[in-house]
Amino acid sequence: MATTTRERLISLLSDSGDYKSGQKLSEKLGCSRTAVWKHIEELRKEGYVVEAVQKKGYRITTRPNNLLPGEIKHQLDTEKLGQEIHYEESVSSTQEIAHQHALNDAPEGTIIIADEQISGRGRLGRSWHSPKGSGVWMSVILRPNIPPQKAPQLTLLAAVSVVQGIEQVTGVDAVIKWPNDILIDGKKAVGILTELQAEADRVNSVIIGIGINVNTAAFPDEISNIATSLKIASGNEIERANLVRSILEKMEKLYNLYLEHGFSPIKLLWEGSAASLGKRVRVRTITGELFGKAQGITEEGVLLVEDDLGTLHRVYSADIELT
Ligand code: BTX
Repeated sequence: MATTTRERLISLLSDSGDYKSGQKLSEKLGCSRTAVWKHIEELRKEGYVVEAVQKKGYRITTRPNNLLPGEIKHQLDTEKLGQEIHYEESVSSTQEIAHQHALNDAPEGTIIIADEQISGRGRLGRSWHSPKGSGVWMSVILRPNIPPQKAPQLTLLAAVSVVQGIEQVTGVDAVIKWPNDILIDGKKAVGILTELQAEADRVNSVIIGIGINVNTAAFPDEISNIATSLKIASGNEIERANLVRSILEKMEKLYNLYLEHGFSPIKLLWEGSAASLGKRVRVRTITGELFGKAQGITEEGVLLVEDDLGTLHRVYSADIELT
């Protein structure tokens, strides 16, 4: 999607902290000075602090902590991921909207992101608490040329990129609990839900939903013992757009690596961040329960668990608990 005048204005006013005159802005943006002024007023309403100094011009001194496309795209270093962004203030679930866009031929890398989800989805019909203004609730559309059974690999790829993004932006150590949870200090800070649009032998699109508790200060009683946020863990308020940008950049690098070299390099990175490997785990599947030691993952991203009798089980889909 082409960069809008508004996005270019944000970029110009943020660059290097220099003042830009109304005249210069109107020339660079190819619109009248009145139009520039109107855009600046809009930015102020959204929480940007735009300083205006006579004979010098304008500059942005404070950016709001929002997820508007202009904020995310500001200095976003990707070719595909996040180049098309659909932002909504409040949605039922970004996954639902992403499914519609995927059916309507949205280009690979399109993201749907919301400030709030009313009925955020977890796995297996569970819900995901997605309050307003404090988290990152986003769905990324990918279109890899792979058979459907390989799609779980992309959940693992997404988990690695989120861990890398969190570490870059907050300095906090995060670990992955197979297959899709990201834990900080033993509590869940991120959930990932991968859904598919596929035919029998090929994937049309993979929709990766990522929910991150970023600046959440407190959780509802049902999850207060198991959930944490990046702010709780780091002690700092985190700029959400910055985090999204970092994750998209990491994810694109890993995705290109995956398309070129397959899952092996991703598997190594995933194993380097996995909390569960080598540990005793309780595995709950829809058919029952199993105790054992998590031995590793296969090339397909399937978890291998050795039970106490030494039998190796392949776990495709389950909840696991570190015991
Ligand atoms: P999951 O099924 O592994 O986790 C859901 C469980 O986690 C819930 O049953 C609850 O116990 C707990 N939980 C709910 N909300 C939170 C929270 N905010 N923080 C920590 N624990 C919580 C994980 O499913 C996959 C979640 C994906 C969410 C993203 S957000 C963007 C996209 N859109 C959407 O509707 N879902 C995805």
